[in-house]
Amino acid sequence: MTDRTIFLSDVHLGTRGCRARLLAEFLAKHEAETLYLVGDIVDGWRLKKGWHWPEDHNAVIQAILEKARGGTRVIFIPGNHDEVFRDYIGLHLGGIELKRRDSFVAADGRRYLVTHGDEFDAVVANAKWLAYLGDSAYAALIWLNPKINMVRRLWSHRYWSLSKWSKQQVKQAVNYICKFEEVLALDARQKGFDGVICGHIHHASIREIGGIRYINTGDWVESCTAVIENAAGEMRLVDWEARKNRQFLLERRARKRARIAAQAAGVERTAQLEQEAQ
Ligand SMILES: [Mn+2]
Repeated sequence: MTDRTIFLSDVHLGTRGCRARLLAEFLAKHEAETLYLVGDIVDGWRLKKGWHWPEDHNAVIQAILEKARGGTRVIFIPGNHDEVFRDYIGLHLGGIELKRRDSFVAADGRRYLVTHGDEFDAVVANAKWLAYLGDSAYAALIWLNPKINMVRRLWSHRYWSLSKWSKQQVKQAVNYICKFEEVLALDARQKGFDGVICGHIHHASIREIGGIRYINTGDWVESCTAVIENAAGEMRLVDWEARKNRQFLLERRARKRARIAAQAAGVERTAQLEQEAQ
């Protein structure tokens, strides 16, 4: 099934926190006429400090290039972490169009402003929360997260995100996300759009703000989310990690059931043998 458009952002390839394997899987299972990369796909700041580029990260790049070769229109809107690409706005690189921002018309006729969103950092007042993005405390949290999850997986089998949790705490303190959403919706309205599609704050959302449709694609670090537009212009948020978790739990339950059934069959067989021996 081919959808009309896939939007994703904040992949942060080149960092340890990037959930590249899950994204490669997501890309292999989803086709669309157009793929929007809404910024922070490659993390240039981190790459300068230390090279972290495992095979999974290549697989994501390959999957994107393959889509472009296969006829998917791929539009890349660089963010603040991959702003080096902003020098190439207007060019086509490997079949990928580079744009600073875009005007996107959905199948239902709605006009959306597509932008990464970092240009509003200065506008959003009291942006203390933002200090956590791209600084060393944030990098430490991201580095620590897989280690904590390894321990957690041993006893609960569930994935838990330290930085997701800590950011939720910080969010309560400064209410940054809410302000970001309002500022972007207001800007889209002032520019005459029906909605805005952005990323940057790693907080996926589809909601109405003052008659403006606000869509944030989320990220592939703390969560694994993307927004998909179907042929009718309907937008849906896909939480790939949650879907995988559900699948994992279902499979575990099925294995457990099979084990119990096998045990029961074994008990029955033993009883049968005993009966035959008598
Ligand atoms: Mn960003």
